[in-house]
Amino acid sequence: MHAVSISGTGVFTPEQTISNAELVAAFNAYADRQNALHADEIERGEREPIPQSDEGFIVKASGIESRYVLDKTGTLDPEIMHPVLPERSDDELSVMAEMALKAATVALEKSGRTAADIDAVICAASNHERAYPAIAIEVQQALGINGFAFDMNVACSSATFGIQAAADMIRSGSARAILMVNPEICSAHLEWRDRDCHFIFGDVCTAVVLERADLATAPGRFEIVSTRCLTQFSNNIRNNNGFLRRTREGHMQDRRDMLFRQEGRKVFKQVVPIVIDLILGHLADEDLKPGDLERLWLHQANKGMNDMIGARVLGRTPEKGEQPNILQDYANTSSAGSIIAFSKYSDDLEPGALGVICSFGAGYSAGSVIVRKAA
Ligand code: CO8
Repeated sequence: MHAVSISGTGVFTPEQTISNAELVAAFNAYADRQNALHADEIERGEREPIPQSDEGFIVKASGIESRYVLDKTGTLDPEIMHPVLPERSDDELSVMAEMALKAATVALEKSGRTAADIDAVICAASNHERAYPAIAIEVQQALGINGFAFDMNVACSSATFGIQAAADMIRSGSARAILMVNPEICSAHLEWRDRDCHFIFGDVCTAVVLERADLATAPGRFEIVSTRCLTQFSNNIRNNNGFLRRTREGHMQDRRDMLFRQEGRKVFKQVVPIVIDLILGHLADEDLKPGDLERLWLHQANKGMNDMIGARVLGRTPEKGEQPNILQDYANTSSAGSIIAFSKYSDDLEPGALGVICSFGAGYSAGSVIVRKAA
């Protein structure tokens, strides 16, 4: 069995941002218009008015201050309230493949690898813009990579599950090096007209190059000590998009059932203990103690969740920088969140330093990857 390195990471960040102030102004304008339109029904008690959103609530409940998106104009237009992206022909690069190429180029450069060194591509994301052909195969072709490629989806845990899948293939010898990409167009799966969730998500793409440790040469690379994945079925985060919508009366007209929905409070309460047990159990299996860890790169959904997980795993309040958050700037970017944190906050660690990349989300699903900075 071969040891495995994470040799390089890349992040593609869209140019456009939406601040909480812009978001709330657009939502409240939409709510005012809807309430005026339905004033008679509201007056007669036949319809509830849409309540206003609030910047203070958003920051307090989630820690999110801003998010990057592919298109803010449609999203902030009270008459549209979703991103508007130009249609592409089948011969043009898909949106996800385009994002993936930008992140992959950076990851390949950092790892000191070219397409010729890569044997496989995995596109691991929470939503794929089409069923087939796989986005990963499109990325493979665009980069000129030989071998094979496939898509996989484990919602917010797609990247850590992708790391485990890639690491297992490299360990066993079916590939020397694998490129994993996580293009997340969360803005297109978010109901921007629902104040309970309109602030949660943003768009981004991350990429990770994994390879046989004995072949890796990139400075700043990490070795994978081991990986753990777990799943436990829950309906508390759900998206019913899919071809069966056509078969159900009225479902093509109502876009709500094809978008993200959740019971946020239940998710918070149920997922936090799952994650704490996963990380502590994983460390114990490796004869490691929480005190051996120098960094936690957690999934970026909610600051309160991360504060709680960090404190319970380490047995104390994490020091500044020990558990870096990026969600204040990026919001929840699903599978990409923990990889953005890892990519941006790992260069400063000394050789031998240990850390955990951990994701959690819909499924439920949770993944833990223990890494050690290489000498
Ligand atoms: N402004 C003002 N008030 C609001 C707003 C708002 N924007 N939103 C809700 N409120 C109100 C509620 O209506 C409620 O009012 P009332 O008490 O009168 O009923 C009150 O505020 C409190 O609401 P909540 O109980 O919902 O508030 P919480 O404190 O629980 O915070 C959170 C809500 C932030 C959603 C929190 O519960 C949370 O973060 N939970 C964890 C959720 C999580 O991590 N989910 C992971 C999902 S991501 C994932 O798995 C990947 C899915 C795939 C990606 C999909 C891409 C789109």
